[in-house]
Amino acid sequence: MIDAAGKLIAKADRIVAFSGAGLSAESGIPTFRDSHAVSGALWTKYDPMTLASPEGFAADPQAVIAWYNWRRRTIAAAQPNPAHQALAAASRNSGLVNVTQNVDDLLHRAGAQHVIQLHGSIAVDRCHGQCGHYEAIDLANPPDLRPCVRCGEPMRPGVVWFGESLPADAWTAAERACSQCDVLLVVGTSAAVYPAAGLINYAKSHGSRIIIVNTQPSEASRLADFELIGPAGEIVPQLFDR
Ligand code: BV8
Ligand code: ZN
Repeated sequence: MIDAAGKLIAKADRIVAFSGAGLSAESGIPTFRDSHAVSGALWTKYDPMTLASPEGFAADPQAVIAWYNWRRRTIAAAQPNPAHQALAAASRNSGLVNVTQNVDDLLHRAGAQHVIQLHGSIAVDRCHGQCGHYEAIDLANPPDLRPCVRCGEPMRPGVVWFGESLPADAWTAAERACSQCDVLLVVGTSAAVYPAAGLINYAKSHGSRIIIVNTQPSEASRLADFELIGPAGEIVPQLFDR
């Protein structure tokens, strides 16, 4: 199956890799639906789904910032894994477009070009008051909760929370790439979060073949031409070594 999928990729002109938290799991970054049970952490009594929301931030901004800063330090200490490396090389060598739900910077650190982050980036803070102010932050030494220097509203991670709309430019670019690709390689996503997950059916309806790499079936399984069950770090490099 890996061989057949690899041959499909080898002869494809335009490939989009659509990734989720499973792409970074082997780098030690917990997936969204793993338990974030860091002993004694402030936020263990919360569910990530509530922490990653404006309501969660309004209710307990300290807990939300503590959770993001713990994730930031984890990402700073992590390394891109072989799946990031393979997708980065393919973006440099054959124009593969990375459309990711992930907010980490591991694809960038692996040297990927043309990364579209649908849910924003954890490596920046932006003003929650939407005055437009934003600041790049040091993932290894992230700042605590603080006011925006321009308008006084609180600064928050530059990510898209549940209930918030996706950055229009990223969404438009992702839709265009998915309407034109020959192969959509879906890596490490439960395909449960919309509108991002809708891109899989969108690509299929525009004639793309669908290859899924995941350690277990997902909501996208029914759309797959090939479903390769196993860790991304092992399978993805094999798809590009032809
Ligand atoms: C919006 C950034 C409206 C933050 C994230 C009811 C029905 C349908 C939709 C909705 C609904 N109620 C509400 C909604 C909308 C909601 C939504 O989809 N909810 C879902 C949960 C039902 N969506 C939104 O709110 C979106 N906005 O709709 O706005 C709007 C419109 C106009 C104007 C104003 C408002 C915003 C969604 C974005 C939320 N932000 N992240 C942060 O990261 O802190 S989403 C979050 O989930 C992460 O980005 C994550 O990437 C994403 C998706 O999860 P996955 O990446 O798939 O990760 P997960 O843990 O789920 O799965 C990991 C997978 O990897 C698994 O399948 C596992 O098997 C696999 N795996 C594990 N290890 C490996 C592996 N695979 C390979 N190798 C391995 N080693
Ligand atoms: Zn501001």
